[in-house]
Amino acid sequence: MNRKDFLKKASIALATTAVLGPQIGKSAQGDLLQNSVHTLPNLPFATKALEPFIDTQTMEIHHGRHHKAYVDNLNKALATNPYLAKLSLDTLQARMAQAPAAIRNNGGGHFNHSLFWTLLSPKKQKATGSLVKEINKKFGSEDAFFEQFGKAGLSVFGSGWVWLNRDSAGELFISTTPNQDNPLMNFTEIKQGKPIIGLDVWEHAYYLKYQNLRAEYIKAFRNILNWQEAENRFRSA
Ligand code: MN3
Repeated sequence: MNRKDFLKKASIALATTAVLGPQIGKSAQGDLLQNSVHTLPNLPFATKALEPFIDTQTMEIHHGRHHKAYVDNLNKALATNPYLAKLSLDTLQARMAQAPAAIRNNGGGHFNHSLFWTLLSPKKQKATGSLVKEINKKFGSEDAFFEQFGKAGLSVFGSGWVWLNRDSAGELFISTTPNQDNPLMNFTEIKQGKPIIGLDVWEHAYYLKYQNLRAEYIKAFRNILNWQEAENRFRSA
């Protein structure tokens, strides 16, 4: 093969790799990728279980289509990023400043929604435990906390999330992030902390039932918040 033919073949091979990504399961690199393919978690309750606060159709679309698309697109984007593909979903969040936009958006989307489902409860739970004590200390009362949390959620222009986090000194703070960003991500514009409670304020999370009334949706969240899970996250933060 002369040099011209060789270059031609090499560029075809490169183009094929770029389109298909590394072959899964065929090399050491492939095995790692195979082990780190992200999957859509099952909802911990039936799609109708949060009625009347979140309607069945919203839950079906939110989990089965939106969240699934984040998972599928994350896996696609990671197929050409073997280093990031090796990281756990949590660790990946803290490396996002080094990741391309497709991984930031879809990796954030997968993390945020996986967390969000666990923070929802079909049964109204009483707020008890060390987290509530700390909330009372920090914000004055549970009502005062929800008022600040709700205001922050309303202040998100466009799509995003509102969070209650614990910083590295153990202090609680409320924050918001745009799009699918979250407080674990290492961007200078994001105040970092461990998310304890997170609420999706994208329109896809509430529009079918609440239309443009985001405030009503945020108010409803208090009835379906899984305090036990939030308490567990607070204790391990
Ligand atoms: Mn969502």
